[in-house]
Amino acid sequence: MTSKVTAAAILGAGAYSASSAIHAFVIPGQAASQQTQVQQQPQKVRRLRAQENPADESHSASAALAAGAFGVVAVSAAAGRKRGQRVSNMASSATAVATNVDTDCVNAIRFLAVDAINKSKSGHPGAPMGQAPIGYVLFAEEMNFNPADPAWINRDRFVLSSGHGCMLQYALLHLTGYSSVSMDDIKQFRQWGSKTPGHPENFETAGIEVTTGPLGMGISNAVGLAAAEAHNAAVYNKPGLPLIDHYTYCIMGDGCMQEGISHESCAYAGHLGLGKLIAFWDDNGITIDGHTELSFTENVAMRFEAYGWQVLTVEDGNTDVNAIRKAIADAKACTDKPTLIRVKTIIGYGSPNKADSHDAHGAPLGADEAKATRDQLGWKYGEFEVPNSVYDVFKARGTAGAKTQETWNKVWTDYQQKEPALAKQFQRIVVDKKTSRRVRSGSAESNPGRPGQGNPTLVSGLPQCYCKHHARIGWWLCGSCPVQHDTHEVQWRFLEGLL
Ligand SMILES: Cc1ncc(C[n+]2csc(CCOP(=O)(O)OP(=O)(O)O)c2C)c(N)n1
Ligand SMILES: [Mg+2]
Repeated sequence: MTSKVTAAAILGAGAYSASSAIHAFVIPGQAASQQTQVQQQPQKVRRLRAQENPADESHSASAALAAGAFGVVAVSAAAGRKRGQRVSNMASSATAVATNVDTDCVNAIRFLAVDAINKSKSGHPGAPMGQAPIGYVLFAEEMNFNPADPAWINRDRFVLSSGHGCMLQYALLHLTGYSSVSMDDIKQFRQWGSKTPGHPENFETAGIEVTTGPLGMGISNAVGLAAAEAHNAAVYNKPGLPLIDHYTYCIMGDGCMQEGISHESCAYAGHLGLGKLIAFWDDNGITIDGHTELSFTENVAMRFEAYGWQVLTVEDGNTDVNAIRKAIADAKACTDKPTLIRVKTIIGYGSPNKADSHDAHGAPLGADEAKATRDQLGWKYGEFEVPNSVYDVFKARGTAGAKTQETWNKVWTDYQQKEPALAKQFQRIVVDKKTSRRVRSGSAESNPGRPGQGNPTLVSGLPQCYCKHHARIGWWLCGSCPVQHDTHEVQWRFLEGLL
């Protein structure tokens, strides 16, 4: 029953009112966490800014007050455009409240990104430099994965929705011991035929869950992955036999937040109450063209609360790894809603002349700035040099993941004995991802209806659009569909997880 309801809700078959293991009704505004830092409307601030003479490098008292009060105002300064609040934490060390081990691990990620992008003479260093602490906590501490078996079915999923920052992901896969990303592969970043293309490709590089780059698409895929997890858990888990029990993590940038597709899929995730979906918003206040107040001033936190998400804030995502740890713990404690962790970061953190500027978004730092950044962050290692102490930390997590998989293997053996029929189905559908006859015929309990009447169909293994209009057209053409198609990416991932 639960699986039927879950799938029906996800596939839009209209079973919204029925109870579901993963569904939670949330009244917007009622459940705002105390930790939620509501993003203030910057209208007033923008008015103040408009009154300022752009040529005047000093601030009026009122503008300075506004900067302090709202924390979102960009401040003109002789040295360039800096945000008082945001840059105030940029000290000579990388982590003000972290251990040396934390600092080294975070900086290793940053400098692999800087060096690879400098070598290839193209790429996006700013995002990985700002997101490195999130990546570190996830891959060195939180996530369950086994580098020796990237396809282990109960692994935690990670989706980099801001795919332009993919050196973050390559660095993490390399450091944790995935053979798909060697140091040579990192040195081949963005080269033709390499395993480290300019945006992550899940068919090129083992360990990349989702091909990303089109902003907003990754988070939508992550919603689908989390929905598939919830569905499979509801269908297959039996008392004492938790076959499917994992989290889906996602990092989104401001650009992902802007894209319409993310509004739709995140609203849907809230509707479904996907408690094992944890998304980080890299709130660095910068996109490709400049500061976000030029074009992006909505209250994102309130929007997500209205969707039915828990929203948490990490005030200093550049250095405060403990705050990231705590936010993840709080996210996990909330089991009936997805969580958005708004992490305030500085793009290009550590770069003396390019941090907090769109100069760090999509161009190499260059040799001189890389050196200056090394000096600023106290990173004494050379290009592409990673100390063994850092490898030890990341690889230990991979080793722990292998052990977790061994424990899971025992559960799976037990399951096959105790639930032979379901085990066979699980193997065929979830592990082998074989096309299901039941889905083809449209008669599956999890797939009510027939082709063209509101259900997905499969031709050559590709799920197609399920609406009447496009029942015969490939899913990738659905952008032009005149009827409601708000969850295609969700469905695509959901079907991948399901079939
Ligand atoms: C749908 C879509 N539109 C446009 C782009 C081009 N693009 C790549 S990165 C980017 C800006 C993203 O800003 P943000 O997510 O804030 O990343 P940051 O600058 O912080 O690294 C844009 C517009 C894209 N990748 N996808
Ligand atoms: Mg940004």
